[in-house]
Amino acid sequence: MLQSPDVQPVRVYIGLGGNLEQPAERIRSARPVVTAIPGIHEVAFSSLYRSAPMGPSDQPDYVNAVMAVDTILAPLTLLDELQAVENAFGRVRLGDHWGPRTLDLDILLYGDLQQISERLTVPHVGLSLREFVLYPLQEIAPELDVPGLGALGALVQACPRRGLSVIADV
Ligand code: ROI
Repeated sequence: MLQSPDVQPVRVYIGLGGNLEQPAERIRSARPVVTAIPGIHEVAFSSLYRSAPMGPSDQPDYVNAVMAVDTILAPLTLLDELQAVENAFGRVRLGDHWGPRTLDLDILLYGDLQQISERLTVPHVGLSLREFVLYPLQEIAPELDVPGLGALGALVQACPRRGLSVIADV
């Protein structure tokens, strides 16, 4: 879709995660690919974090990060672009819904938008329960207010770290 030149960019937070086939390397190499999507400008990128799996525990630890971008892309256009990157990085999901995966790119927040729909729910479902989302988000946006959920700092305080640790700077 063509955008008119006066479209205001929207601040979007994207969660990156994976636990198969060198996930840290995968996330590092996905970063410039996401940033190169036309209509996206990278604003910040968190450290990489190691996290215990949420869901079935018989799977490897995850590597997670959060990035902030400004974008003029509409929500579903952005989602299409991110899913294309996931596919380019050989997204594989083993087993059921909460099984291991090579690369997940989730739209966590799209500006102030609050919507529940089949393809895209923002704020992301379960955000307030996921230490591997909240702590990296706090690293890059400590003053953030999460639409409908309030101050990020309060959400972080209410969410145990469950062993979450920084593994590397990018
Ligand atoms: N668990 C962790 N720690 N990190 C994730 O990115 C992640 N993603 C998922 C499920 C299976 C819910 N568990 C996760 O999709």
